Amino acid sequence: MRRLSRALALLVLLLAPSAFAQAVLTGADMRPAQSLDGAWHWSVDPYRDGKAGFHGGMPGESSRRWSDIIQADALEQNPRARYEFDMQRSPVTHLPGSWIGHAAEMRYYQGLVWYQRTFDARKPAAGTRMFLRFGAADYTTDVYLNGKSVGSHKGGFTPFVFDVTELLRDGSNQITISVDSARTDDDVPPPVTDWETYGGITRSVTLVTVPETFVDDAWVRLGRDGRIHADVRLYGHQAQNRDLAVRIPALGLTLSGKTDSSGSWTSSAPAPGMLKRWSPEVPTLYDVRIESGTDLLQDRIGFRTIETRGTQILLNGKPVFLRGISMHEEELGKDPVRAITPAAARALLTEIKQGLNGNFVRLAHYPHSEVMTRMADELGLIVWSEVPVYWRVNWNNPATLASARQQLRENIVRDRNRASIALWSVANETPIGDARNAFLRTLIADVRAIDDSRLVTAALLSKREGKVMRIDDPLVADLDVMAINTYNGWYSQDPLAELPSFEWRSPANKPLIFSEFGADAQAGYNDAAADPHKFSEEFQAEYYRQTLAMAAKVPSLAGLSPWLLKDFRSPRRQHPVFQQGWNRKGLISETGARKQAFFVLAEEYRKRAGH
Ligand code: GCB
Repeated sequence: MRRLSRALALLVLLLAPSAFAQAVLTGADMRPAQSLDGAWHWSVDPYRDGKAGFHGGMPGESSRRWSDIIQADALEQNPRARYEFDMQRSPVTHLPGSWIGHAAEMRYYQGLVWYQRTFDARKPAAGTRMFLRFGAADYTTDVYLNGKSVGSHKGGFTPFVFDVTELLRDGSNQITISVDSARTDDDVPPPVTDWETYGGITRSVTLVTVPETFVDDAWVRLGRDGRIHADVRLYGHQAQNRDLAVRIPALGLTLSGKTDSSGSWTSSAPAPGMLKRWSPEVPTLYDVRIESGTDLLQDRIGFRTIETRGTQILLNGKPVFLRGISMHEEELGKDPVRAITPAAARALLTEIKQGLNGNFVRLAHYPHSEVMTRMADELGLIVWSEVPVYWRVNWNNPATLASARQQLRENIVRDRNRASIALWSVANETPIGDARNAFLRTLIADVRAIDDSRLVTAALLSKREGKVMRIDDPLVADLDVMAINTYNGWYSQDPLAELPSFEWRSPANKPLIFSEFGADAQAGYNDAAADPHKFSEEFQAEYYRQTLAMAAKVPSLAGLSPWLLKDFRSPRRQHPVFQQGWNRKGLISETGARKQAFFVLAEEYRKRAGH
């Protein structure tokens, strides 16, 4: 009996969320860490041979190839062994960055690629843990350390960590990673999108050291009730009933207490009168320290409120019009590899903030790098953050829903401390239907459960009846902000001059954002005719003038994020003259040349900003 209850107690301990759940390491990019970015060997594996069994059979039947790849010292141990993968003699590339940049023949490659490097480390000291942390890898990732599998992850845009405390050794360590970019109809996003996949390891890989029990997740924010709230969760064997404190030294504020039996703690205090609220005009950030035992997690956090009143969006209690633009995660240049450095993020966001007089950016169509959202905090841009539930997702498959929910959670948990983020979007242009509605309602409920301090939206489609545009998607009832993508005059034959006479109708008393509108133009292609050709700068500029005139007549309009800042790679855009693999709806070219429409939007935003 005693034995049984002891076994039960052990089981309860093992299952306690703090000891058992997967760690998330929120704010890991602010922790001291060893960077594993830099030189890596890589090898393409189009038949997934390294994963397959004998004669291409099921993996695991015989893992000969797989073990060839991950055993660095195998040849030293047996010089007569036959190895066909030899990662140590494979070519070297620089990570992070998509394999599109590794070699010319990798441009349209979809499949499996192996990566390997060695690094020096020390076995973790007693009382510490070490995690391998990936900012993102697209799409299915398997990780092996010193010949052992440490875990896998699906989803191309969110961070993940593995506890490698037991596997690290003193001296040289070998890490091997397989990344498979192929997706099926059951994945999120599905295989066909209007953007480049950028397979590979696109964000930083780090080795993070923390105490055995550490601050795994901390969320500190200003509530609509005027109080500073903190939610903290510890991870580790001593996570329960443990002292912790959240300090904001510049405000003289300390919240302190003890975690509960699940390792969690929540507290709040009135916001001090001296608090300077974050806004695009004055993006004030505060140093915040979260302390527990020997652990210290530091962050830079802004405090502001965001809510709606009727058709208005209120920032810090005052109506704000979102003067925005959409963008993809793609750096400027002729051959982007989706490697977003602080300099790349600053260059793009400064073009919005200063060039366009903007205060808002839609980070489409998936979670962008944390480098980008931190830069938005710093520069003062309100952010729309999105998960890749795009076009035709398999609404009926529970595994697809699970993947969307996982990506949504990983995104929100990573970025809940970013003051810039005002809107979580759960989908883009998804066809109305019962299964889709139920799927998206689950995501909306998840957002509200994980973060009730922000607004929920989704980019929807309207219904056209002559010149009346109706917003009658049943999902509107579940959202805080309606958002519509509209392309009259580009994907329809409507003369541009008629756009202002379109009338927008919606039964809902909610704010509306035009989350997309746009027209392709090739920078430098000019057509001075009265009725300019599509793809000319003049057509795009006139399209913007007329669409903005239409927008000005929509009373519930609370913001705009036209499609989009910069031309971006899209394999489905193959017009031989104008596109050549690029979607040309950018207001700037891939190298940053401003098109005429850029100045049309900049002028509109200058007026709306009241400058
Ligand atoms: C859309 C999509 C976006 C496309 C864009 C286009 O509605 O949301 O991903 O790139 O249209 O250019 O057609």
